[in-house]
Amino acid sequence: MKLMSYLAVLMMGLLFGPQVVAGTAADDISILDPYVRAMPPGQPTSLAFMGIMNNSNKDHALRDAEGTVAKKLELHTHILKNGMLHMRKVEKIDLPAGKKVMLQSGGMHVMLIGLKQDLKPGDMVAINLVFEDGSKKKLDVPVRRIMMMMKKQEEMRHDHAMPMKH
Ligand SMILES: [Cu+2]
Repeated sequence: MKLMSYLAVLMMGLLFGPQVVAGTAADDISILDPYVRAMPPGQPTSLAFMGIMNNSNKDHALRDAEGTVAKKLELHTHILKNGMLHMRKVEKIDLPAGKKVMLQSGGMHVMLIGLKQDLKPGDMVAINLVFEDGSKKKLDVPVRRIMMMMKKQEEMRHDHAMPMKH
């Protein structure tokens, strides 16, 4: 009897175990309010921001971003060093289970390097997010001016000198 129930559990595990929990990272994640920063014509780079919500009870990670809007898309963060904000490429952005991670001005972002087109407010930019299991989320991201947000953030920090260096 004991052996039978053990076998039954084992069978159930084989039959349903991996398949039942095998949702992709992309399925577990929702993207909140994404936007790309509008840039004056001729600028070589821009940034994409968004909230990334992990709705599952499993940790995930953002590994890469792809798109034809620029030559290269990278995951970046800002670090404060000697009073200057520097951008740095990161290999991944952790998305803990049940948490929302913000990609926002002055923090983590998707860097668009070598823009192939001008980014005017109202334009749409296609960006694919690539997660740790290789699953992808396709986004249509609106281009927005972020002057207002920068101002708000500066007020909150009481820090009006924010030199930026790549
Ligand atoms: Cu950057």
